[in-house]
Amino acid sequence: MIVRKNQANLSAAEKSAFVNAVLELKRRGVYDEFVTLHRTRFIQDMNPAYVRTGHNTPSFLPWHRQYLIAFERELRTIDASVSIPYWNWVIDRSPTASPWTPDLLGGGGLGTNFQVLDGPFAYATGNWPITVQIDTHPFLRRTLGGTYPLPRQSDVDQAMAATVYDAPPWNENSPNTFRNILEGNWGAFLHNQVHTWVGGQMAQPVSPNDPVFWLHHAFVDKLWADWQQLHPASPYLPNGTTPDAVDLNEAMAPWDGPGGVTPAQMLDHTPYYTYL
Ligand SMILES: [Cu+2]
Repeated sequence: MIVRKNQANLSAAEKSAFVNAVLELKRRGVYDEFVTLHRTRFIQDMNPAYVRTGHNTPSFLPWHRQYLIAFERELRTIDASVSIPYWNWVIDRSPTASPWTPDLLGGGGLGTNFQVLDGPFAYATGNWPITVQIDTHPFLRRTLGGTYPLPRQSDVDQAMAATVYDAPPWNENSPNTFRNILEGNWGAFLHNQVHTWVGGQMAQPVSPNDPVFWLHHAFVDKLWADWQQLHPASPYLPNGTTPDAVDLNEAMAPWDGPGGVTPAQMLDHTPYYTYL
């Protein structure tokens, strides 16, 4: 059974096992395939010629759940003891404490380019060249902090209080729905704000270049699981024929070939992993 743990509680051995598995995927080229997949998805999500599947749309949560499951599977081919840790950014708010330590993700960027200079993902280690890019920086960048703070408990509470999963127009304008509040487009500033707070690649379509992406999205995923438990009578929506969004039983690109992955298959995370 896969158990995802709070990064603040990981032992030194658990931290290094996670880091080493991530670095090995990078060496094998698998990591950058995941970055490319996310970049392609993000760009298509912003293009009206495509049905959105990953961002600003109801399937934001099931899409990222499947994406993390696929990544976690790859990590475990390297080391079967590894799972994706989650970063509770409501509690762990300091830009100088875990996960921003040299034994896990390294710290914030320094200098005019905000280059990350310490930890396993610093450019000078030779292990973390940024090859799937939007800009031309070959190194990991972070501007931890920035103008707005990380989300607070009151922001999370606002999402948790929403009684409807999603609603028309099924995008960034959906009013007062759990998905749109948690994504960060309505009311509180949640998921999107964390990407902005980290900055650098995390604020770009190539955000998985920063391994904190997985820890951030694991916590977003956990909040979805928590919300489902609080609102057992509130189903995934839409469940009918909605042209501009992925319905409950429609497959989500790029997992829309034979045996494709639907939101319905992603509603219960417990066959795949649990949260500690
Ligand atoms: Cu994303």
